[in-house]
Amino acid sequence: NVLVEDARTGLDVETLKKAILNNLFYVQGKYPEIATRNDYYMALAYTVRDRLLQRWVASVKQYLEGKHRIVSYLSAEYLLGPHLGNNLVNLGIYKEAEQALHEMGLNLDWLIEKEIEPGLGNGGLGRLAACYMDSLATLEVPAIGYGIRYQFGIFEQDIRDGWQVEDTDNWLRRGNPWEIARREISYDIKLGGYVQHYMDRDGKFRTIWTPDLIVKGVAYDTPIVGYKVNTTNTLRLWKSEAPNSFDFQSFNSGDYSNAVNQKIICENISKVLYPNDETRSGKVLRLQQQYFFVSCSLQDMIGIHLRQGERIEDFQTTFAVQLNDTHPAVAIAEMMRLLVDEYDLEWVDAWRVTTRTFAYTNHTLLPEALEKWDMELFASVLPRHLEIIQEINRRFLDEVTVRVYGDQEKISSLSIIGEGPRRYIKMANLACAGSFAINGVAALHTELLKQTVLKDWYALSPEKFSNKTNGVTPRRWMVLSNPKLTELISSKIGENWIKHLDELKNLEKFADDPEFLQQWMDVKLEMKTQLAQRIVNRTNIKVDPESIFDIQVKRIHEYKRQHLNILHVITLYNRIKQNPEAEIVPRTFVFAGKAAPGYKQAKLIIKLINSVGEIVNKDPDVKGRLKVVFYPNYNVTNAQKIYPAADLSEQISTAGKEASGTGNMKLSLNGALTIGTLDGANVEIRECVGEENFFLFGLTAEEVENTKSDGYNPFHFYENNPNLKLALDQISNGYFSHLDDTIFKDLINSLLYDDQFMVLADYQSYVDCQDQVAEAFKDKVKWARMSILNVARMGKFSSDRSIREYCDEIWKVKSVPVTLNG
Ligand code: 26M
Repeated sequence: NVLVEDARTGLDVETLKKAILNNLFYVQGKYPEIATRNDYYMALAYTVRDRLLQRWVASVKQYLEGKHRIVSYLSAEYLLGPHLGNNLVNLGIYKEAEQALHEMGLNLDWLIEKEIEPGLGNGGLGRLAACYMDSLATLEVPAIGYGIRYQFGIFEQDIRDGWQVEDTDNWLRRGNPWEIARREISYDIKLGGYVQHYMDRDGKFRTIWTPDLIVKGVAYDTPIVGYKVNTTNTLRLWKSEAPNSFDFQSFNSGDYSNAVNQKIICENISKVLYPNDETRSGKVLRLQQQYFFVSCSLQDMIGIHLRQGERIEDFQTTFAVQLNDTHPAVAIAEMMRLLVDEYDLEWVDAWRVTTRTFAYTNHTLLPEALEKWDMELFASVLPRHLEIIQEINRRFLDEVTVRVYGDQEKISSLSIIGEGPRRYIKMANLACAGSFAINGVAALHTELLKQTVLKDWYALSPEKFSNKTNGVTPRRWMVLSNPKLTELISSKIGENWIKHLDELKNLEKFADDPEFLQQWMDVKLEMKTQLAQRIVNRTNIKVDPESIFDIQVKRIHEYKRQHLNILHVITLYNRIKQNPEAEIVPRTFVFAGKAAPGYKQAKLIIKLINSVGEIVNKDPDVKGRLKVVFYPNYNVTNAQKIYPAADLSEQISTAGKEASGTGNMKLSLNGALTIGTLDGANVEIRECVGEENFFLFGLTAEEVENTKSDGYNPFHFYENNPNLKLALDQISNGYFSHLDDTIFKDLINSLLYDDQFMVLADYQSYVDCQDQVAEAFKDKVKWARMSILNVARMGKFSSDRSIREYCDEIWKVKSVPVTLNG
């Protein structure tokens, strides 16, 4: 009611209307007749923000009053996606906002589409951090996420002539109503220079680090509200700037252009997100970014801890710090530096605090993706940290040598410093040595970690290891992205499942209800029709909503095997060419995903998908039964539109290579059935949904390793499988590339003579499995029944379950409900 509810806190339709008009006037300086859609977006965003602020302030107050352990999530990436819709869902006012705007002659969807998403991550790892922030708030757990406020997020992808071209992501160009700059919260960060040691008058050893550059980190805070709770946590991202004193110094010495240069160097540190690729090591700026955000974050946490009146030695009672992969692992050395050099702790006392504070999550088994820093490069950026790492390593190896009976191989595998033509720092080893807990992100991944890359660490400290299977937030990935399915589910089992995803189980008893089956199929068809419209708008390709929507959306990588998928497309196409009357169940193949700009083979795969699409889509013999779509610029915004329309989810990585996958969970929760290998979380998805509802193919991780050690010869599969041979020959002969037989040479050669990722070995098994998919899809009702059972059994894959496990088993933190006073 307008009279009693404040215009900045009220949640009813009338108050929202009033507040939107008020913000339109006082924030945008506009009145309705001249307001643009963006003006209305901003007015609505500020209306939502006002309501967040009330809960945010209450949460911070509550945390500071009591003694609670706070989770600190350190991540170089947060792939948040657009805030507006999500905040409306979590505040429980989506319907009310829709109604308010409707009464003002506006449409909420239009405004939601105005938001430019913050793409501050590459893919799975960054999106996981965003889902975890949602679940921490929803579970009412005190938490801070720390990261970098990149001015440019992941590049935007466009497709020209079938090739990927990159453009910068200037996501802040229209301002950001979701953050608050906290100029008063800033820290000076040293970089480069040299270190001196001396003994002071009291006979104590002292260390002075004289940097050659100081940058300032300024906090930018974004509120993260939980679903239908008051808890609103903080995502604190650091922006780099020149310290205030800087221009001053240079101005006084009259060196104006040097002052400007120094300012630019400082600002560069948080300028751009690095896309994952092989050339990322050896980048000084990347190491500077990692250290910059880690040091700001640790100084911030220590400040919070000490202001609570606590002793520095008890730091771990205030914070549990999670390292999201090794990107923030330099935190272990920085914590030691702060404790020993700045707070005068003895080494052993500092080490005790450090090793009770940090826990480390590994996200990849790919050896080329494990972070290593050349020692000279490291010393040039962090001279003091190199000394500290050497000291950590010396003490650690001293201890280890006894335990492994001097086994040199084990010692060098556990060493934080690698030897070779050049010495280097192994960040995973630093993370393991300095953490009290180490986890993988799916059951299979954790087992493989223990047996392969972290084998010697597991032998040394098995008690540190555990599995925490990934999960995704049902708020963004179901309620927000698929409101029709959400409503249908809730009409049968109520709304509790949104916070207790296991309750989806209750859908099972409706799997044979004809009316429910029909409604289920209607929703899917409607979502497919909507996606078909977007596809035609974006790519000019017309697709049939009645066809199987066969979807592979994720970063483009050889281990994810988008090229295996395209070999299947070519195989179906060839069946039609060989017999135009052949029975083919109509399919729409949707691909989307970015290739790292420096990753040649991945870019070639994109070109191949588009080339095959060009031929298949226009061939009259196909009669529209097959369509191949590459949907450009895959990001959170586009993902939300694609998942709800999927019939079939492609999770076809080489077994043992995909740590977990999370797109597999999102697609399945939206009713898609999975075709997949026994890789990552697929294994657990299949266990949950039942093998009869999962299309399994391919070698197991163990078989992959055995095949390789027995001397795998991909050429053998090429020679002995006529359909495979034809498909590969067509690609190399230029059948799909206007007779240009040079374009795909590198791709074909790598498949024929190396095939690291076993594409040819798994080809026939994949095609056979796809034939079973087509057969199953012919019975629409049976398919719908499988789809319902599949969703009903996916409750495990909520990020709420993952976060509960982290809280109980690693962080030992409890929830702290937040109350609003007044
Ligand atoms: C390496 C070389 C070339 C291109 C990319 C890489 C590369 C691969 C993996 C770099 C980093 C990688 O790991 C980080 C990552 O994003 N891992 C993903 O984390 C998700 C969340 O846990 C998992 O679901 C994914 O399976 C995993 O790949």
